[in-house]
Amino acid sequence: MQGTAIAQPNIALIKYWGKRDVERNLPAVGSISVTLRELYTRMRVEFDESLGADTLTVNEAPDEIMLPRLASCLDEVAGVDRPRARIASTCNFPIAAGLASSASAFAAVTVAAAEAAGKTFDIDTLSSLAGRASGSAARSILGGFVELQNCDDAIRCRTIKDAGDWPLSVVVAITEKGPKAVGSTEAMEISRRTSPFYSSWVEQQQEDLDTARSAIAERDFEKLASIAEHNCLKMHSIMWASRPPMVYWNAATMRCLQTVRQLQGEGIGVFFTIDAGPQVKAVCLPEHVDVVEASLRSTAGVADVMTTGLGEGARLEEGA
Ligand code: 2P0
Repeated sequence: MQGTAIAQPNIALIKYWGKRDVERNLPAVGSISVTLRELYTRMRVEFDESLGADTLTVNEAPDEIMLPRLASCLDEVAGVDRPRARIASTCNFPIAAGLASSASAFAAVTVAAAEAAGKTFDIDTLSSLAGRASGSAARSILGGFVELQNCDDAIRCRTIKDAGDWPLSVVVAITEKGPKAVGSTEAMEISRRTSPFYSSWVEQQQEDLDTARSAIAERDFEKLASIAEHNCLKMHSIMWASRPPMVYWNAATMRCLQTVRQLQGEGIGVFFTIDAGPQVKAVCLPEHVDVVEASLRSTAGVADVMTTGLGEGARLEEGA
């Protein structure tokens, strides 16, 4: 009655922003991401008939904040009549700070809970279950370059290129380690309700997805860089124009963008993307990773830098 799984966060190059069905947590748009290798969440789920309530530890400390969402995810996977569970999460990067910790957490807990419940699901079911808990988690079920397709009544995730077939690097510049002020779920709803740019975002997304998909198929770095930066800045423009406005960036975020622009001017293969937080993710060609890492590390206001390659999807941990 137990299972342990590990999952990596993913970084969207073509972003998910907005929901078409809040109840079922279905996104308004498709998205494309890369699953990372070095950052991880490990989740152990143990169902125990003798427990009176679900419990959660995060990095060995009791945690109440994530528990309700994780408990609902267990209900979806194992059924509402499941035994109560002991959930233990370990994570090697800052949580709820715009580093996609919910993606890796919900992908890992879905796979771990299925094992603990003795259930075998196909990839589409695992993605749907993880995505119901957190939209971006659906993509962390798979590795490499992943496209989340918004189908009529569901979502479907596919690896469109394996990590080994285009081994890009990602340098994450952490400019603020604390949790963000407004969670993504709430921020997406404020955007949908109030931003004058929201409807054109939804309308244009298919074109951005098509461009990124072909750039990835052709391994055309310049083309991917251009569409990913455009899509990222469009997403933040929606938020800036919302009421109340939502600005996740800080001064160091902006300085990191300037660093990336400077590197691009020197012929370095790098582009930026930013999620619902102040961290900057610089995607680069592996031969340029050292200079990108050094430049971001020496950018004023950068607290830490994490460098990673692209990795695999969520999986059960061997021997656990
Ligand atoms: C993404 N983000 O595509 C986008 C870009 C943040 C910015 O998916 O409400 O935590 O749980 O479905 O998955 C973050 O949103 O949102 C996110 P919910 P989630 O990665």
